[in-house]
Amino acid sequence: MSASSNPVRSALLERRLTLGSWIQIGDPAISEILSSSGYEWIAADLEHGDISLEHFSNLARAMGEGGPIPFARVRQNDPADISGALDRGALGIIVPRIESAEEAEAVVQAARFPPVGRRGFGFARMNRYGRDFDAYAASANDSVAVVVMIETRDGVENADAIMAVDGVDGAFIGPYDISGSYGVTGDTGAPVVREACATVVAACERAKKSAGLHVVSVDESSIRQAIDDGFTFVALGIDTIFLRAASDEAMRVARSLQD
Ligand code: 3PY
Ligand code: MG
Repeated sequence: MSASSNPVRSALLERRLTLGSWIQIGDPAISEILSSSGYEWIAADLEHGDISLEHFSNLARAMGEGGPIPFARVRQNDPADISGALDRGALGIIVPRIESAEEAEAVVQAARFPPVGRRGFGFARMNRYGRDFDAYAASANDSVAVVVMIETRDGVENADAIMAVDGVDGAFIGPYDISGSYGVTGDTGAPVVREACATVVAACERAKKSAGLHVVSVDESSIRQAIDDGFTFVALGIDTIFLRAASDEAMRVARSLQD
């Protein structure tokens, strides 16, 4: 896909709702199956998933022309991780554990070409191995979406400063890390977690940027709550969870017929 435009980045900056999903299994068939559900973007999880940069290229390929916009949740705030994912097909990056404006600025530096940032130029999949070098070099700073994860107490406390960083398009909350950081590990609905989420949403509103949330366990009430709480960049589920839920349900039904 050419990087000349990215409707998800536009939506982030206009605070319009987009729906995405999340992949942790590095097989392109997973990407094809989820893509056919109509998500506007899909993030491949290189931090916790079983996904290398090589897998990521294939997942992005399998999203296809006109399919979801490929995002990479990279392993860490590292220039090689960020530019590696962008070179291989990401039109958006999601960078975990951002806790300060300085860290957010480092993300922008890694994601944007000079003169804005320090991303390295080279022939890669995203410029069709050099064929579209000039066009990609000219358009990538506008089309690449930069999303920082706020998922720790320090990140929440510095949310205004983080979101004020030029070139950051949105924040994304990792509910499990936030819960762990506030000492209520796994209790993603705890009042202290909800308060932290509200703080991040308010900071995004002030900065006129989008707040995102990973709705890990998907049901009607959690999707409704995410939207009502002001999140506009919403990831639904994870491939592994979709698989587990459908598999468990098949066995539940079969067992109930045996009773
Ligand atoms: C978290 O819950 O911490 C996540 O990173 C989910 O993607
Ligand atoms: Mg996390």
